[in-house]
Amino acid sequence: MTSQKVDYDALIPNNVGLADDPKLQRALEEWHPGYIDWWMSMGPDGFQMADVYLRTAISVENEGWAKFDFVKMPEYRWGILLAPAVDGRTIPCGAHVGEPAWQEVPGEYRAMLRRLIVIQGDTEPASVEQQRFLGATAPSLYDMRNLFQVNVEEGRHLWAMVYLLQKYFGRDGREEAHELLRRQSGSEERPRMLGAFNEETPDWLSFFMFTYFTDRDGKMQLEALAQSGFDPLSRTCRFMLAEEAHHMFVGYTGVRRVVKATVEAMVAAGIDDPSDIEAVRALGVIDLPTIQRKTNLHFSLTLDLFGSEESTNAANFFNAGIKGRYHEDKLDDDHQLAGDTYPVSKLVDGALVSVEVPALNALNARLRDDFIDDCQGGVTRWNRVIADAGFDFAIRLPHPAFNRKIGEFSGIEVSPEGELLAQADWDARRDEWLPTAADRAHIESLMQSEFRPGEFAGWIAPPSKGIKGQPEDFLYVKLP
Ligand code: BYC
Ligand code: FE
Ligand code: FE
Repeated sequence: MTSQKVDYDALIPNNVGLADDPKLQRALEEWHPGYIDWWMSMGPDGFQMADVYLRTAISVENEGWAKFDFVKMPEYRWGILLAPAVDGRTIPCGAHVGEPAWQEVPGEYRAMLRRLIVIQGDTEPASVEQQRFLGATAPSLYDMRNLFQVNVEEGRHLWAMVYLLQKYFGRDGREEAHELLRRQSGSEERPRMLGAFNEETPDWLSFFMFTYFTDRDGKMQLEALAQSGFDPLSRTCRFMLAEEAHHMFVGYTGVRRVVKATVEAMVAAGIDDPSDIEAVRALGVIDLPTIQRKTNLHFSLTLDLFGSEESTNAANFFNAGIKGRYHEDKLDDDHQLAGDTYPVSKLVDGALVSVEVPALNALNARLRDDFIDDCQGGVTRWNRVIADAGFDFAIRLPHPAFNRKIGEFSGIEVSPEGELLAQADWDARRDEWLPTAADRAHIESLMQSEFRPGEFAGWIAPPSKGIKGQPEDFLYVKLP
């Protein structure tokens, strides 16, 4: 017998002609064992032999992209899927606006493009690493399933970037693909590239905040890269965005369910004052001021991911046509921005004021502003749950200058309301605004697993409906 031909199309769902691309097959074959090693050692801790009710994307058609079945995570079929090509697509912005989109890497922008793809790729496994210990304290099998769904899809997002590196960037692309498996979230020697991806995700409220805020940075950045003149990147990102929506759903509904459990417990116990933290905590739920502090933390960490408000890198990406603005193709201007300005909040003579700066340099600020708008919707709906229960309390997004480590505000201290503070005042009030050791200890005390089907830990309300219409007591994860 001749050697068995591997059936790539069955093993790796794809619409990139993998079966007929021996070069790409060889690169992937070399990378794949390292990926599985990484998944087993740095992916979800435990539960690898559990049967999890997961959706797998097997094609980009409407019916194909979300097949639900019980799967052991290491056997998940991570695929390589691009959104359909758009006929006659052109470069949407910058010096080459209106020219046909590139199907190959434009030589002059190769290094820039590779860097963007590597940074995007680096965040995906980082988030899996950050979340790896959460399975053991899942508040329900429904939540455990959602965690693992997010994890396998972030794994697939890594594949998506590795595909681009291997297919379009030759030897250095293959080297970068290996490096993506070697850096580690939180490592001293080889940290992940961006700040927020080296932070811990120690508890489930952090997980929900992360998927609400930080996965939303994923959405905004993917939207901007979906506008790339490099068409394979654009198509990859467009497909990833479909999965991203679920991650943000997990975050939005997760926080909402936490808020709901809290206010319901307060009503039942006859507690009127949300700031009576001790009384609320005694009910085994998370008090609203702590939820506000967690919001402050995750929102500000995520704002840092947009880079400096003013950035020549961002101007270069845009001019080159390799990264656009949010909804670039729907904006009505010349898409070159040569003489345009954009208002950016800056520190001038000891005060925060809005200053018009060249629009090209303000693209990070602009995407960040679009992000803030996008964040507000869910927060407003969380607040409706609080108001409907009769409490005078609202979760607020802090001022963009609050708790920043990157960019215009990295050297100053600002209250959540935007008031500039002397260092001593900040130090004195920090614990009002960011999670304290006591907050963390309380949350940690609640992180007890609940693995009985249809049961939920007391600090979180059940979801309003099951995944794919499944009943409340559905066995989403079959533990071995
Ligand atoms: N931490 O001009 P600057 C996701 C670096 S999330 C550390 O200010 P630029 C996901 C920067 O690299 C989306 N370093 O910013 C979510 C530069 O270094 P070099 C991820 C930082 O370059 C949840 C220097 O500072 N995708 O997908 O305009 C779960 C000066 O840079 C940070 C992307 O980010 C930081 N926070 O913009 C799973 C898209 N910020 O070049 C997944 C690709 C900046 O001087 N990346 N630096 O060595 C980009 O578009 C840009 O690289 C950034 C930064 C927007 C990140
Ligand atoms: Fe992702
Ligand atoms: Fe995500």
